[in-house]
Amino acid sequence: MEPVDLIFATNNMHKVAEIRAILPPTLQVRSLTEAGIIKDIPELFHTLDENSLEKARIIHEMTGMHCFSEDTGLEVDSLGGEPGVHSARYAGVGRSAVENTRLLLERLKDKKDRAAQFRTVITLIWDSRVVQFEGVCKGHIVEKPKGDLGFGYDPIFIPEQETRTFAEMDLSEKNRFSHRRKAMDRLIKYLNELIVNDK
Ligand code: ITT
Repeated sequence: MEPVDLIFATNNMHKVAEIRAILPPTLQVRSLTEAGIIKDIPELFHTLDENSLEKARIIHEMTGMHCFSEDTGLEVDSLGGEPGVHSARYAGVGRSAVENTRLLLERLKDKKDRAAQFRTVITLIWDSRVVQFEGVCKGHIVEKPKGDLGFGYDPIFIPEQETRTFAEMDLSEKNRFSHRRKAMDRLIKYLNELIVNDK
């Protein structure tokens, strides 16, 4: 059986590499660039669910293809859940991951409570079906960045049961328990059932 073709409505190739490493042979995914779509979708809403839905909706409207998107945020307890939905532009629009990370560490300087979680919301649009899947990874924020693998806030986040930051883990290790992995597992289970029932 030919694999099912899906568009992953993202411009972030780190996300694509992470999910590609866990895709079953039944599914084939193309990023926006790989599908020849040049589109930067602004994140205008106040929740991960809404931004995730908007990315998938716009790309589904443009292409008419099965597609999914995801929006991820780092939610820090002692900052009331910030940067959360603002994670990409925490230090300002166009600022780098290093600048976002630096600002977060600055705001946490005197805080004892360093608990945080990454949360991913995936939206799948499959014909008229619109379904969301969530994945959460709990952990804490370190005092100083460590490691140079991964992307974004990975150098400052240590997941529960670990002593290393995500940036000290290779892709397959991060994929053992990451937020994205958990949300993807739910999406893959749903799609596999859908494909079997559609046959
Ligand atoms: P797309 O919207 O094109 O998918 P993006 O990079 O804008 O890509 P998000 O809005 O979901 O993705 O990401 C919000 C921010 O959180 C962004 O700055 C990322 O670098 C960071 N981020 C997302 N997932 C992460 C992860 O697994 N590890 C570390 N940082 C992450």
